[in-house]
Amino acid sequence: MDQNDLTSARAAVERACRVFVLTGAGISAESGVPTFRGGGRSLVWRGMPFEQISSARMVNDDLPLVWEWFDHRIETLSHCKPNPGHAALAEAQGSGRFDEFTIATQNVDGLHAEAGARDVIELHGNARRARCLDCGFRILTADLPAGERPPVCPVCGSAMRPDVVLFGEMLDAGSIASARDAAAMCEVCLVVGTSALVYPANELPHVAAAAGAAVVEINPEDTPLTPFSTHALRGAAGEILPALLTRAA
Ligand code: BJW
Repeated sequence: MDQNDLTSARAAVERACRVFVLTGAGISAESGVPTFRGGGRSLVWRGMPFEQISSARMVNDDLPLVWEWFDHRIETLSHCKPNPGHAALAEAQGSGRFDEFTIATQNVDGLHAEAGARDVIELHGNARRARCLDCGFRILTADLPAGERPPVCPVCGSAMRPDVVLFGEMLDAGSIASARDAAAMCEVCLVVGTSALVYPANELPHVAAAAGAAVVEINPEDTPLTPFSTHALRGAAGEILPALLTRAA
């Protein structure tokens, strides 16, 4: 990593009153959560690309298979803990240094909240929750009978699905609107561990840049956002975020 770029990114953070953070799968990579893309690879499960299994179409065609995929993911998550990257964000948010410190994540793993972050905007939902296809009732998957797939809604008896946003589905309007507002108001936008390929989350750093914010990308690789970034910090989020956000005692 270029120390000059880290120093100038730190200075931008020091000056900021309002910070907006967009995270993606890369921030959880050091916790052991597989990323979807990166390093020239694309996630495959049982021979299927994730775009096929994590799609609205698959919920209609084969809901039990979608549950098998998410049960596999939830099992992986049960072994994963927040890493120093999640912790640095939660600490910065709780430090009182900033008027606003909004964290929006594309991740469905719940690790920001587990690290102590507040009011996390979960743009793509949460894999540990289920949602009724009919009445919309939500419940933690752990509170449902383990073998029942698809689970049955305890309120209306209809089938339930994972409470996540799959390809071809709309994001919750309130969540994306809150994230857009925070992006438009910030002075520094941190973009951490995302390939910046998936719409509409990938628009948020551009909203921030258009409003005059400094955009700081934290990723070992270049992404389509890199040319629009003010600072591109190359490396692992678990190392860079503490270096960027932790104040000297
Ligand atoms: C590190 C690191 C370390 C590694 N430290 N960094 C054509 C047809 C149909 C749809 C579309 C279309 N064209 C566009 C669309 C819209 C579509 C889209 O954007 N597709 C593109 C991919 C082409 N978007 C949608 O469908 C969205 N809805 C929508 O647009 O509604 C309107 C609409 C409806 C119908 C038709 C068209 C429009 C919904 C998107 C929902 C995405 N859902 C998923 C799955 C969630 C459930 C699950 O978990 O299975 O969300 S897809 C997957 O990608 C997941 C992620 O949140 C998302 C983003 O990935 P992310 O976070 O960026 O991770 P990676 O893996 O891509 O990147 C990791 C990065 O980390 C890499 O860069 C590494 O280098 C880095 N890294 N180690 C820091 N230690």
